Amino acid sequence: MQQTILVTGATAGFGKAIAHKFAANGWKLIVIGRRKERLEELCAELKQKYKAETLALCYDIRDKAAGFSAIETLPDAWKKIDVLVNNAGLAAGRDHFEDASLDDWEAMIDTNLKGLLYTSKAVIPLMIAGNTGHIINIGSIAGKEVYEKGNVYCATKHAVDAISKGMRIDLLEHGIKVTAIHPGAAETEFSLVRFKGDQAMADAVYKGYEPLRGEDIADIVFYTTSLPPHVCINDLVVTPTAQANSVHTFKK
Ligand code: NDP
Ligand code: 8X3
Repeated sequence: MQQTILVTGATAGFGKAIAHKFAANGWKLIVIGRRKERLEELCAELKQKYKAETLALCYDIRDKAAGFSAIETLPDAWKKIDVLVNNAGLAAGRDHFEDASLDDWEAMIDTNLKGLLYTSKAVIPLMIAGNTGHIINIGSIAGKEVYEKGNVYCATKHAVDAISKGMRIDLLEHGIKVTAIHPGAAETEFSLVRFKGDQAMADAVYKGYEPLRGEDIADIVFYTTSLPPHVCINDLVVTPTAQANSVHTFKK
């Protein structure tokens, strides 16, 4: 039977690559993001390339009411969600604690944490009702080790790590798998967003080594969903070969 995946943050980076990977493998897709034109372009591309069935939900995952309403009013044919990928997220700024902006902190907490919680809380009842379910949370290497000027971004990703562990325990009785994937440096729009549109600063992050790409993460996400029902990858850290951890990257 055809399976359905819901991906938050599908308009760019990992989410977009994940959408392509699953569409290419015959899945139905619910894709979420704030940029309507990009969502429309993505759905048109997935239909044209793979004949994929898609449903676009354009909203901000920080908006609790919009999120619950979007999921509660899904058409019946889209209510059986097999895989949820909590991917949407951001780093805003890279500053010492004393210099960082409160607005940046709130954007990260509201998106990376509260947005993930709202989406999960809305989708889990559908998984339980459908007797199916696999939640994949995109954490970060920043959720394993804190680095200078990473303060609140690192805190949100440590929280994603903790929430994933908690979900795994609490959802055991429902047979819902929970996988946390923690990538290291990947060249997406992430750094452009972090540095507020400064392309030179964003490019500098990926100079001197080969970073991960969205497709690398999409392949891993897909692999975790392809295992037999009794097998769950719980926690997975993936970095470019040139990166050992949050602070040690070998740059030529
Ligand atoms: P991108 O900036 O390329 O993509 C982020 C996606 O998230 C976009 O589709 C964006 O869509 C969406 N998004 C952001 N905020 C919201 C919101 N409030 N509501 C709905 N959608 C939102 O970044 P990545 O693909 O790199 O990042 C994806 C995830 O991976 C994030 O959680 C990030 O923290 C994590 N990560 C990234 C790493 C990297 O080095 N790139 C490494 C480790 C983890 P739109 O703007 O249209 O809403
Ligand atoms: C993104 C990777 O190292 O910039 O989560 O925090 S890092």
